[in-house]
Amino acid sequence: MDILLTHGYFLYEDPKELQIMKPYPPLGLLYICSHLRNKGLRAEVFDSTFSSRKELWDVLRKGPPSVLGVYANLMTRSNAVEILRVAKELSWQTVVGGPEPGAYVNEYLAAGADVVVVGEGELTLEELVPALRSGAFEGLHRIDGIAFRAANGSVVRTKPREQIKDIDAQPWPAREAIDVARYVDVWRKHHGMGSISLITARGCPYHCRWCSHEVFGKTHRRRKPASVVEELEWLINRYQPQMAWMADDVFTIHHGWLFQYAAELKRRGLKLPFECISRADRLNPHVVETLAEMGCFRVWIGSESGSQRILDAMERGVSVEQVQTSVALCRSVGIQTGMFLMWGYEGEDLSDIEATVEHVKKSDPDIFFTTVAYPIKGTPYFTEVADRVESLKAWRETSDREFRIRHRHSRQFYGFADKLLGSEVELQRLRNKNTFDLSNVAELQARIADARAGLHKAAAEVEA
Ligand code: B12
Ligand code: SF4
Repeated sequence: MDILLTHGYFLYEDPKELQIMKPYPPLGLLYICSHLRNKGLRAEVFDSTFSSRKELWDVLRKGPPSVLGVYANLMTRSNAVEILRVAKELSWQTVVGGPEPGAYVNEYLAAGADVVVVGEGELTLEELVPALRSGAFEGLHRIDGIAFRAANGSVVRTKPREQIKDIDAQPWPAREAIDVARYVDVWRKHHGMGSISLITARGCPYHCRWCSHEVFGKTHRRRKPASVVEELEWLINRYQPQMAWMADDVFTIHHGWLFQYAAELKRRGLKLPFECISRADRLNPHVVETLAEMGCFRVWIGSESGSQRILDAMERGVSVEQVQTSVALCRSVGIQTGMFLMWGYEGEDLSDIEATVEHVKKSDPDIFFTTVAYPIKGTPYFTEVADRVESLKAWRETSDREFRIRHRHSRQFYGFADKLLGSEVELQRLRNKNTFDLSNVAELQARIADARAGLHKAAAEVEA
């Protein structure tokens, strides 16, 4: 074997993920695997999702040691670091890539990576793996898109790797390298519908200040509609899923493409229910009708805040009204909406939180999730708050979410914001349905009063 690819996501170790049970295969690793195999390299994937550290250690121990490529993001950092350490102890050469390592080159090199790959992995590994396998380390500085430690201990960063121009020319992800059917089965067992994932594009040209563009920059490269339909048809025949997830950043970004894709699906008589993410400003009556015709049953919208002032501070490029209109548009064609909301962005005060509550009540999406803003290194938002960010543990033990930002409100404050939002929306839904059970109403009103009082009290206690 020339390279073993793995990631540090162990589903069975995560009680929260076990409750959700909506795993998807690691597409980035599978894209790399198919590319390297096409180039004649012997690439394998150890899929950690349904496995354990022990099984991975056994594989590494059994060897023979070769090159280990580890995917890392901000949530899997501590696992990735542990994998790198164990692999080094067992004499593997180690490479790390994915959306996080490019922002923490020195830390990953110190943690046991021989090479950090920045950006897309396919072309870089095609050159890097043979160099590492043959021991031609002196050639590393000629390989674009990497960072490594030179013999004198200094960190060398090579030129940025050019992005793949024609993503249609790339092979599909090497799904046969792992047990994708197991993912589909888990979905079927826990949610009644087996689900598969695929991507139709790489990169997003928008510039929301908290969003990471580490891998694809601000480019946007699309696959041809016919090629995506072909992959979908193959997936349907191979795995018999009941639904798909289009795992693009913004599936609806290019309307011309979307209409061609819809026409191609129709031409081939394919209709698999699916969910996707859209920006509110990329939805209009024609688009939502087309989505519904194609089988889309849920659109996820990054709504983030009900305060235009905060949306503008985020450089979101969307108005609160656009979000409300797009939820209503989806509803009108029978598509559910899921809304992502973010508390605690810079400058948010109590009036912005109240505006968000009003906005969700008015929009009435089918589902909504909140998170407290977390700065991802490499983003403008991170730079803005960097001098106030304090990690709660050592870098290698934490994710970017285990931190505090001085002068920001406490976790308890955002807990009250969640309670207020949840109760207000529930009460509004009762009103909308006109089904007033007075004891329910009284209970909700008490919760709302309690949440609002807690919020005001906690507002006085910003993080020191
Ligand atoms: C789909 C997705 C998910 C799915 C994951 C399902 C899955 N297993 O694929 C779900 C919804 C579960 C998810 C969850 C989260 N996600 Co997410 N997700 C995405 C998304 C939209 C697409 C991922 C994808 O398939 N990309 C396509 C492939 C081709 O790209 P890729 O994976 O980056 O791989 C390329 C390179 O990174 C590199 N590479 C990858 N692996 C390796 C390995 C080696 C050795 C090398 C050398 C190179 C290399 O080469 C690959 C091919 O070019 C990305 C954004 C994006 N467009 O990538 C965010 C993204 C990866 N997610 C992100 C975040 C923050 C999260 C969460 C933390 C969110 C949360 N609030 O909980 C969680 C973390 C979950 C976890 N435990 O890992 C961030 C990561 C930022 C960071 N610095 O780490 C991203 C980049 C979004 C963003 N723009 O901010 N996510
Ligand atoms: S949040 Fe969405 S729309 Fe904004 S830059 Fe990131 S991927 Fe693009």
